[in-house]
Amino acid sequence: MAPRKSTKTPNVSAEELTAFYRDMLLIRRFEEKAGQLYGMGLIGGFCHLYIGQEAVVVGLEAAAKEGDKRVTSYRDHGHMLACGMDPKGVMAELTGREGGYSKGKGGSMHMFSKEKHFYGGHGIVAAQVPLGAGLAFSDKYKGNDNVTFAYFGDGAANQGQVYEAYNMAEIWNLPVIFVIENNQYAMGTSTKRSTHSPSYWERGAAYGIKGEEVDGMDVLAVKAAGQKAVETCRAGKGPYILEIKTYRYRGHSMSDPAKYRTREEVQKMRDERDPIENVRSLLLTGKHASEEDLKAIDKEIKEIVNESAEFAKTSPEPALEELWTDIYAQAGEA
Ligand SMILES: Cc1ncc(C[n+]2csc(CCOP(=O)(O)OP(=O)(O)O)c2C)c(N)n1
Ligand SMILES: [Mg+2]
Repeated sequence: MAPRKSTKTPNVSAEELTAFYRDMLLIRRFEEKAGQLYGMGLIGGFCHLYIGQEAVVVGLEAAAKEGDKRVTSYRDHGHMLACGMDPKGVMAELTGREGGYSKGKGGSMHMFSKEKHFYGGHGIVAAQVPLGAGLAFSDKYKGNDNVTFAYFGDGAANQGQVYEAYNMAEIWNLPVIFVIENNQYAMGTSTKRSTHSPSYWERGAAYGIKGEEVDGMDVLAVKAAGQKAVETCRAGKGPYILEIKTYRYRGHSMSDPAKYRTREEVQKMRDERDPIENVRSLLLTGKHASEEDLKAIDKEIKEIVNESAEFAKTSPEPALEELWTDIYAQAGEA
């Protein structure tokens, strides 16, 4: 059967819209569950939730193809789920168990998947940006048409290494998309207080890099911008900068007292701009899905998330001997 076309969104099929809903909901419910497990003391260390920002990664993954790479910061669970990593392995890593992606030794900020081309999970602000340029360099060197998505925040965007990476990426024409997830805050610091030039993507002009600002609460806008950036990079005309305007609903991490913004500000964003509600309403008003269809998806997601939590609680802790493994990589292994 030919895909039904949405009336409001001519370039997207009902199937794709439904997939966006499902993928964003998986991230949201997974993160809510992680928040609960953290509250129960089952997750230790830091835990940075992605709730509110789901459309960024889901929209960009819709523009990616097999072989493309991604690297990001510590706010990384959404990126892992969106590129197809197993929720069980991600949740079990959060609880520090053997079944986790880093065998329980990395935790929330340090997970990787060779299979899904996910290169972390990095706790040092902005350190992933030059790494992303390096990943793109390896693809250019090998002569394939893969691109790398290097995600970082508005706070990270003020770091010097970002601009060194920009310069080299442009000189070498690297197929890297620098994705600035501008959620308006770096821990408790508003972008209004941290820079006098709040249009981060425009800084690329100093290095000759193209870019644009994107509405990060609209998954369709993110996908469209992602496609343009990807095409530019695949055609050998990269790099590219996407500044995606988004918002995190939860604190910076689970231990954030959130005194730097009002409850009303957060509530307004949730009520008026929520990316999942936006797609839900497109599906319903366009008659691409019924309430029952969406309920069935909600149920399916709930089951996947509960299963991941169960696995994360029951998978054993890593054996003591694991302290001595995975410290050095064999040459040529990467
Ligand atoms: C080099 C370095 N400096 C400081 C920190 C502490 N720190 C962790 S997250 C963060 C804020 C980063 O904000 P942003 O880049 O906007 O990302 P977001 O948390 O909003 O996703 C800071 C200062 C760190 N981890 N690394
Ligand atoms: Mg930020």
